[in-house]
Amino acid sequence: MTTTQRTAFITGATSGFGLAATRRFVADGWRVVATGRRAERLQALVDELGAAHVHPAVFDVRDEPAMRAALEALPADFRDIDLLVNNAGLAQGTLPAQRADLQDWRVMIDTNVRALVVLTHALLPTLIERKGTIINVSSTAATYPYAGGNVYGGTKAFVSQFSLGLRADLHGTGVRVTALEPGMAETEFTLVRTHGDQAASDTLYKGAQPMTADDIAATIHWIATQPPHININRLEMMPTSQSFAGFQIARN
Ligand code: NDP
Ligand code: 8X3
Repeated sequence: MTTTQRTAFITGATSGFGLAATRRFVADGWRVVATGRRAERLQALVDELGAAHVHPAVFDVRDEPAMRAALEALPADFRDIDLLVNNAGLAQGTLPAQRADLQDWRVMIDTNVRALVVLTHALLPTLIERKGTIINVSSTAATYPYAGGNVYGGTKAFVSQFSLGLRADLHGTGVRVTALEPGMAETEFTLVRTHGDQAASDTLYKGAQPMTADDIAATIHWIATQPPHININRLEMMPTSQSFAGFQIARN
């Protein structure tokens, strides 16, 4: 348990990595601003962890005025943000580009890229003042392309490269920036990606021993609690059961 109370702002705290990270940081004595669209899940977190430790901020990250209103409405105890975890995000669809739904692409770009950039820009003055930390949740999909990964991989490549660029710009400010690049982890990610196909989600993870949300939360916590003179630039992690595939060849 740390003695000095710090504040984290964790997006996408209603499920998966963000939910597990909220629990992890509160257990370590942090205050957490927990965000997401599903108000009832955020309220359940407050009920579980206590209003002194969790502030629920209900907004769609794609809705810039709602995001700014939520920042304006932060209670005094939750305004001094030391850590921004840009975690809210999603994949939509697994179809090849030529058959993909353009609306799925818009949703991924607006959520994974545009919203992340807007929120980061809004919180930079506070993070600089507090010599804080930014952890951007990217993906192995940022580096390794796969069929059907098209725009999702593109958005995560942006997240990883933006993180490195932020780090370059913030040089000398004391602000640390990390791109965390996980591979397969069992959360609601595949359910969301398949627009609610529970069987597809179960099939993907079955027998594979994927990483868990708690595994990723522990890593986010580890990154954030390194001594101030250490910056984890990027961290890629996979379950042992997952590795790299070869190139594909189309034959006549
Ligand atoms: P989940 O689907 O379990 O959680 C996603 C979270 O993002 C939810 O809390 C959801 O909240 C929030 N979110 C999504 N869209 C919006 C939106 N428009 N506005 C506000 N919040 C939103 O997935 P994971 O925990 O797995 O995913 C977290 C991050 O990790 C994502 O960025 C994902 O791309 C990334 N990732 C996931 C991997 C995996 O294998 N699971 C691997 C690598 C990276 P709500 O719906 O309540 O708004
Ligand atoms: C999620 C991991 O492999 O489904 O970012 O793209 S993967």
